[in-house]
Amino acid sequence: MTDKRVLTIQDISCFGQCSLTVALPIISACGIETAVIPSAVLSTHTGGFTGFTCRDLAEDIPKIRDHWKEVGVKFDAVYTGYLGTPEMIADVISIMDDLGTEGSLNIVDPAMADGGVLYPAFDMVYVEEMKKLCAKADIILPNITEACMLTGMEYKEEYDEAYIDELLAKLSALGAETVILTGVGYKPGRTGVVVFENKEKSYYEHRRIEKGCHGTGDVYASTFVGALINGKDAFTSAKIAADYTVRCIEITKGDTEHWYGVKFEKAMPELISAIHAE
Ligand code: PXL
Repeated sequence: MTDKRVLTIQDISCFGQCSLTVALPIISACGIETAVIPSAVLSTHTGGFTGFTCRDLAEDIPKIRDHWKEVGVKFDAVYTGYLGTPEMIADVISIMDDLGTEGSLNIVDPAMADGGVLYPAFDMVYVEEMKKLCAKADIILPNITEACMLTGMEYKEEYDEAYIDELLAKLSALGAETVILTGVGYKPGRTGVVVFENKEKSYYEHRRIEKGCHGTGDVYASTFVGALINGKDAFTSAKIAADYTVRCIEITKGDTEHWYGVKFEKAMPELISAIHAE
């Protein structure tokens, strides 16, 4: 049996515990060979830092693709996160077309918005391109804000199951077979994740830790990918990712100096045990 190989495409925020500096260690810790394409290099992430530097690496993406085509490198899954500019999305789609093995999975975390607003670097042109990437995906992992941007629905902080059902239907209509909608909570102190697959909905509810932390979306999506490529089903992967993310927030929340990310490294032994449990 050949081991599975994942390619992840997202930015490197050199400091700040998000995107590639989270995805690479987490998926690797899950025992999966992980290749990367950095879409941009930033000195820090854009959530709470000012004056960050940013170098767009869009130009390199087709060159890396073409070299890998020559060498014959293929991937069992392509997982994308924060990318940077709308122009690079067509090249990311071509990588999915050209470098996937037969039956490979395209997993897209739209990673562009939270708390009702787009991240500073993005606008509606980016959202339109992201819809095309979601159409190419087998699995998408939006939060509710991203789901609203992708579907044109109104963002709500409080909602009922009918609102979530409408979001899921509209997200599915974008094209992905599986939708993992994160940050869905119906009760005070609770949140969770909805897994919508083959028109069937399942919900994993868990504790909501009040403190919102940067980078948790990336920890969540990367863990989901690590579990899924290990052969877990979508619901089990969603659950493992939720439990690990909660644990990371719990470990971090008491340290006021550590506001920029979560201490995901400290909980890695627990993640590895969860991946190896039946
Ligand atoms: O965690 C998402 C993310 C990734 N990369 C960059 C970001 C953010 C969120 O703000 O700014 C550069």
